[in-house]
Amino acid sequence: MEKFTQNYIDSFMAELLRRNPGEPEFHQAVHEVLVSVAPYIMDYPHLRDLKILERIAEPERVVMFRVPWTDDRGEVRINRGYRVQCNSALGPYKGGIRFHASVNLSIMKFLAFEQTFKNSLTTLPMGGAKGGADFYPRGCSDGEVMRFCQSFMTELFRHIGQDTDVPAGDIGVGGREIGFLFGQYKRLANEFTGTLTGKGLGWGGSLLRPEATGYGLCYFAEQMLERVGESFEGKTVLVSGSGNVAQHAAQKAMRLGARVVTLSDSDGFIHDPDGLDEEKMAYVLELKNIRRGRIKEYATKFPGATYYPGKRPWGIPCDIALPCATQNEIGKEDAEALLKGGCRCVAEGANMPSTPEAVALFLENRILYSPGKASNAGGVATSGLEMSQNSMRVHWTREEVDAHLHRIMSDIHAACLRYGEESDGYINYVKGANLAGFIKVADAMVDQGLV
Ligand code: NDP
Ligand code: 2IT
Repeated sequence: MEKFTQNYIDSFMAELLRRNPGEPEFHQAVHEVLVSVAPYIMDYPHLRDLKILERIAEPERVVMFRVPWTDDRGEVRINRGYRVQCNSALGPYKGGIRFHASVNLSIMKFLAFEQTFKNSLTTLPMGGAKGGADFYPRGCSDGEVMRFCQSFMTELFRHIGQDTDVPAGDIGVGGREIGFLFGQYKRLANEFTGTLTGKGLGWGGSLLRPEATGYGLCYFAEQMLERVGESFEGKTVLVSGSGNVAQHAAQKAMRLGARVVTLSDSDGFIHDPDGLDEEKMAYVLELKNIRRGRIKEYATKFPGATYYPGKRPWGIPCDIALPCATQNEIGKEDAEALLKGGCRCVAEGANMPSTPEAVALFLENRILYSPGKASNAGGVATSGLEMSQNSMRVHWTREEVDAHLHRIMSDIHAACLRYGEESDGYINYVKGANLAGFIKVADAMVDQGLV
């Protein structure tokens, strides 16, 4: 790398760390984008002079608020709510809400930053945001979850709106939580609008939104494989997580002919050497979405499978890995284990599941590797399609939505090829996604002046 480019990166990071101490996930996400786009910024000095990337790394607005509620024992509970509105150059702020004990400002800022580039890649008019709270619905009754959601929305509602900011689900926020959040929003705002996505099918939701992130991930991975003459057919696939993204990634990979042999949660993973089939998949959906059980129960129900408590799945030999749980779930040793086990393709369903050391190993070993902001964009893209249907007050068929999702994932893949090709012909999807996402946001910011 040119010396002046390296100097730019070093001084940028020094200033970012000085202004945002104690936010390691945010530093990690910004550094990855910075390394990808710095050479481009050097080639277009107006972007440097206008401090475009410096501005994107400073959220337009951060809201932090108290969320008081009462649990079933009558005890008063206090959580902290967030909405980070990172960038609105391309459209209203858009991004999920995460309810998990680990939520803090660093995690919210990294997710909102990532979302800005991801949403740019979708080709749809959406800015980037993320929100959440350090509250995890696991183990809570429906009543507790509802009271929490109502209290959370009682503050959030004044910061969002169909043309301002449109939240959706993420970890710990699925159909049940979106329902409670929407109900309270409607009550407070006195309007029935598409201010949240991931809504129920009967009241403004889009067909295929629940499936979209996992399905889109597989459509993207299919394109990566197709380019090198491969497919999912007959491949052994590891999936981590067992929530929304993992379930539908596993289902689609299985339907495309792969043998999906793992699923996990934060307590451990199951290994089923025979692979998932439709019956096992139906069991997983019922276990996780209706009974809200734990993945270890799978190994009791299907004795061919083994449960490994406290472990991640990356040591199992495979062809393809689809991390669909959480950030930094693939560290250096996990990446080494994957490579040793024969893995030739890692497509991220989660946001930033691979640490920088793991990403470096994937790129050095020239395997197919796609960052979440490209390969998991099908979820937010379908949220964008839900917004369009809400605005037009129409309801598209499953086939129509699926065709849009296919097209969008193909367009994102094409953008990665356009901007990510290295001199030896290797496609660096990290560089491609970051650069393609950045250029569109940067050009819009230049057009809109210093705001
Ligand atoms: P869910 O809450 O539905 O599922 C999350 C899954 O990941 C659960 O199996 C959960 O296990 C596991 N998990 C969560 N935190 C941890 C942790 N710290 N360590 C190990 N496992 C963990 O969330 P989603 O499926 O929606 O989200 C998964 C990932 O995909 C996240 O990174 C999210 O940001 C990303 N994503 C989601 C999109 C969406 O549309 N929902 C769109 C794009 C990306 P447990 O039950 O034990 O907590
Ligand atoms: O990380 C993500 O892209 C999401 N959680 C989905 C966001 C959305 O607005 O659908």
